Amino acid sequence: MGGVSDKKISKRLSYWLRHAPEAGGIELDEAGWVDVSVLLEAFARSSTPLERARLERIVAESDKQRFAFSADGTRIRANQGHSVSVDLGHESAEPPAELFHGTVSGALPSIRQQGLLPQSRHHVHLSADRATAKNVGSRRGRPVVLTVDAAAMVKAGHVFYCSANGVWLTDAVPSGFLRFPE
Ligand code: HQG
Repeated sequence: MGGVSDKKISKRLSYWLRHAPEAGGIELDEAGWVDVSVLLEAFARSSTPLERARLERIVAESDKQRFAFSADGTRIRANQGHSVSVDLGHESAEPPAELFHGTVSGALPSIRQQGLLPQSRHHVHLSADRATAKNVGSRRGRPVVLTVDAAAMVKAGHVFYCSANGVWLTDAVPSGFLRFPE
């Protein structure tokens, strides 16, 4: 089979379904969905023909479950991480008492001042376990894991969502709810 790797397909899916649908000549609906047939046509146009079976396998094997099909299988969307405006229709949910955020030391002075901000995404992304947060941080360098007092945030009226792939999302984390490693 011709040379484009699953990883490259997955990156392009992320780019089109989270950030730049227009780059693929597709449109997402308000909840982030696009018809699978429209997506496959976009791949064909970009001279990377992609068969539905391969798409299904890439979605199923995605290490972070980045994408989901609609219940009837006709549409697909990214589970989280969008920079384009979409309403994923998350129900707010009660988080575990502590959540974790992986970052790097260079970001700490600013995080101490401003707390965690969503940057280019819609939400701050938090993990239920330290190991996952460490992996997230290590994308940028030597990871530093911050502990978030989610129970106190809930008491203070902050709202949390849990994405389909188990990432905890919230609008921002003021620094008073963060515990920094020594
Ligand atoms: C940092 C990947 C300075 C924050 C991962 C992070 C995750 C601040 C960066 C998911 C700050 C934002 C999300 C502040 C936050 N000052 N820096 N006030 N507040 N930061 O990529 O959490 O591959 O948008 O610490 O695995 O790193 O996309 O967020 O370093 O699950 O599926 O600003 O993205 O998954 O970076 O990662 P990101 P993230 P995918």
